[in-house]
Amino acid sequence: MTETERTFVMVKPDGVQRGLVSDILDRFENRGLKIVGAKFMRLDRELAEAHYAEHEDKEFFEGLVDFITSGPVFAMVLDGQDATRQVRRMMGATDPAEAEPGTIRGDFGLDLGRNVIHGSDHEDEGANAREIELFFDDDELVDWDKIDGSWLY
Ligand code: RTP
Ligand code: MG
Repeated sequence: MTETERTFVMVKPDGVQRGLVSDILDRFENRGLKIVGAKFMRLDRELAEAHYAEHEDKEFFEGLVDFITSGPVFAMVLDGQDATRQVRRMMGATDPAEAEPGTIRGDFGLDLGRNVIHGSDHEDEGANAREIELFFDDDELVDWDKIDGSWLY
C-alpha cells in the first residue's frame, strides 16, 4: 500500500468571495488527493493569530490577520502521496506575480495579500499536524479508503 500523508489547506476569504472553492477542490480531487475533512467557517482573531504565529513579528502580521478574519474560508484536510509538497506546487509561489500560470495562485491570485489559498509549509516539519489540530477535532476527520485501494490513493 502506498504511504500517504495528510495536509491542511484553506481557501482564503478572497477565494470564497470570488466563488473559486469548487474549482480549487476540483483540481485537488483530479490530482488524486482524497478529502478527509472539510469545513466552511470564519476564523476569529485568536485562531488567526495562532495559525499565523510564525509571522507575528512581521510588519504585515496585523493586515494578514485582518484579511484572514474578514470573511468565511473553506478549510480542508487532504490525504495523498507527498500531499504537502504536491499541494504547495499546485498552489504556486506566494506572490501571484511570481506564480507560474497553471498554478492556483498563478491563475487566480491578485496580489501578495490576496493570494487565494493557504497550504501547510512542507519545509516546516510539523506544520501539517499543528494546523490540522488547530482547525479540526479528531471526530471531524474521516478515515476512508477509495474502492480500489491498491492503486488509487
Ligand atoms: P500561506 O502561509 O498563506 O499559505 O502563504 P505562504 O506559506 O506561501 O507564505 P508565508 O511566507 O507563510 O506568508 C503568509 C502570508 O502572508 C502574506 N504576506 N505578506 N511582505 C508581505 O507583505 C507579505 N509577505 C507574506 C501573504 O498573503 C502570505 O500568503
Ligand atoms: Mg505559510
